[in-house]
Amino acid sequence: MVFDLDMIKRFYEGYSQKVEATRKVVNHPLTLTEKILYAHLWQGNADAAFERGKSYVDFAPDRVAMQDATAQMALLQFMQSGRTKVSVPSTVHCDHLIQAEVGAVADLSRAKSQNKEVYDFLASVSNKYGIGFWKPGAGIIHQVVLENYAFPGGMMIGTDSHTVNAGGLGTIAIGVGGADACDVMAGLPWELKFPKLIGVKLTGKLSGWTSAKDIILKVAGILTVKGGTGAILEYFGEGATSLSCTGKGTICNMGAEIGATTSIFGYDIKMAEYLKGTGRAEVAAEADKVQENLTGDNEVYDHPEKYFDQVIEINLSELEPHINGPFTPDLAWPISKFAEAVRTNNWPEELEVGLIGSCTNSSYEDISRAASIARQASDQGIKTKSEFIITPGSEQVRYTVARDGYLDIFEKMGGVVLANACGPCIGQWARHSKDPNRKNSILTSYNRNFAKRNDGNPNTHAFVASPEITTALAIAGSLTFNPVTDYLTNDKGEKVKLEEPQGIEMPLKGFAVEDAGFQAPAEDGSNIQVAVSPTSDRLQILEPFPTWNGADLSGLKLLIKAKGKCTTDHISMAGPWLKYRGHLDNISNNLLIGALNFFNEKTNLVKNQLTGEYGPLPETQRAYKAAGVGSIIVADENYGEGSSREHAAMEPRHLGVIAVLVKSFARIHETNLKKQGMLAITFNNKEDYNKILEDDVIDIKELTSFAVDSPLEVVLHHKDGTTDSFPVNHTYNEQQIEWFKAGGALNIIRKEFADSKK
Ligand code: MIC
Ligand code: SF4
Repeated sequence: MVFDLDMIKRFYEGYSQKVEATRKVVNHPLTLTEKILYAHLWQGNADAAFERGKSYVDFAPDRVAMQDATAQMALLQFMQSGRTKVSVPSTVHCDHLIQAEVGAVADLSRAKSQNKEVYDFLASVSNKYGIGFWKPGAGIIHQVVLENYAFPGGMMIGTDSHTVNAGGLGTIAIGVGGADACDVMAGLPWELKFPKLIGVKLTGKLSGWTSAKDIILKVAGILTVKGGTGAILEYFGEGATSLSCTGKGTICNMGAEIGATTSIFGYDIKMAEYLKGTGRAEVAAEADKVQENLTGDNEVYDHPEKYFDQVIEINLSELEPHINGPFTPDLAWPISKFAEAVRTNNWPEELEVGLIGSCTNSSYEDISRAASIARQASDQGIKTKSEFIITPGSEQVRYTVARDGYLDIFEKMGGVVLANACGPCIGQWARHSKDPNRKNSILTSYNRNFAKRNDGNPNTHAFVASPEITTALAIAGSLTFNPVTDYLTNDKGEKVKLEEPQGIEMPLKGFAVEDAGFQAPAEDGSNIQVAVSPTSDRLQILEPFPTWNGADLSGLKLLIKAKGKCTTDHISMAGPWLKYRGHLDNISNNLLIGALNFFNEKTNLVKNQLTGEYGPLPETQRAYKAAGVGSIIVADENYGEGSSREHAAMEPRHLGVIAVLVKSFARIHETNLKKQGMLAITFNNKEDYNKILEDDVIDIKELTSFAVDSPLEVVLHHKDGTTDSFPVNHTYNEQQIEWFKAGGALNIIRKEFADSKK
């Protein structure tokens, strides 16, 4: 058994009592989210009701999960905390660093040798500090967590934005930066602004070509990439209980794309079945005992508008399959309108590659539904037109679907099965492209489709859909094919129609696996040495960031005024850069290279204010650092959307940027900036963004009296001698102001530990 049953049992024993205590302080019927959040308050029960969207609250999560690309930085920080063991059950999952090129076996073996230093580091740090280690090939973090660790009513944090996937099994699971994970592993509380609550009522029932993925594609269209910011989505209603547990996981997973803190479903029969099917009947038995508190109160679901801040209702019986994109996951198209959109917008009609799987959609059910479409193609003599790629989510799923013949079906249609890893989803894809300068289209069952994400090519138009729709369109080789209404032509020239997909939620013969790829940590790790070579280009021991000098900031150079979408992929690109995730100085060479410069509409070309010349962004910033001048980043809405990678905050910090001034932030990124001792501020009046000119020298005032809820002031000194000034806001609480002053949260932990040794 890899999971901690004792911890789960203890949790359930005290759970109902905690919910009852919550009822006394929160004077209304409870949503599920409130029950779980209050049951996880740091040290003891609530004696105050918290204000949604306002109160900062300390929580005690039950567990931590980290994936290899972010775990390196999280663990490098944890190593500085002075602790000898992690305080809560934690795991590391090797999934992001495996590059997809030819297929599972060869790719995995190449990855093991290319990433040996990093895997050895992660394995030995895990072993030393009591962390469970999932080896390369074991699977993608979120699928492995769903299969092994998530439990109804639990709370976990993970260093990956799609940690939220575990909401499919009733866990409040939240994506964070490594510094937050480091705190929780060090036994400290974890802080979150008490979220707003969005209720999503699902009526009716899915049928035909529509699947769980289409629910979240539709929700993304309604709420947009910012609409879930600061909120938890709670799904309920007859339509919710009829969805498979892994289908619920898909919906929660992609809640990250609307900026939601997380999403959750209440405990039900589908979750119980999944727990039993994945070897956790004991967990289901314990959950059964408190089941009335593992869902929201009836009054809440009967009158959701009274208890949620916003309510969305979707009738699943009427929901069409959706395709979202390109370049953003919230551009939602019902399939009946998609072909027209493709033509009107001049998107490349030919579908070059269809990719299914990833952490979002690689369950047994997903694979079986997609295979039911693939089988029809080979049975009916239809030749698949697009390239077709499958990434299983875990070794357990892969082994089971291989045993049950599904992988053979895909291979028959020319599909390539990749390693159980992120692969093309995170740009780890050596795509065999004929001409990268040509506009082209791909369709994936993943979650993100930002420009350049999958193959680094800005000309690739990436769209997102369910695995079954992706499979059907790959067979047709065209984005304008609608399998619900359109016909294909087989090798005899006859017109054939694909039948609706058929799937099986859980394998009839049960899940099976030979080697799941788990390595338990040593009981006593005190003698284990973790070596980091000083000459390594992949790993680098962290140096403490400097503390604030106590003065207002003056004479800052404008590093960039970024225009439009600036996601973490724009700030710290993945793909080829993933290999430097453990080496802060090396990865800093990708700082903001994807961001669009407002003044020349180019990427990675900004004016060096010291020389007046234009150059690449990281080099320009290094020049400021060398000259000892501070600088500032200015950007648009939802800055830092997407990933949890704290590199997007640590790189500017390392290179000497002091402040980031934007119209609005994405949640995880804003916290990451604060944690690393940066100044994260927002325009009070968004129009003031327009006042910032390319040659401005910028001051930030009122910092000497930096206080909760009190605005700061920005002064722009323009080149022509005139000035402009305006107020800017921040959301720092007292603790976070201390992080800023100390030069980052880790400096405080380090100091406390050193003081405790005196
Ligand atoms: C992603 O999907 O963007 C990633 C890669 O999983 C990231 C984490 C990372 O950047 O390492 C995420 O979602 O947090
Ligand atoms: Fe990996 Fe993609 Fe899932 Fe991120 S979204 S964890 S890159 S499979």
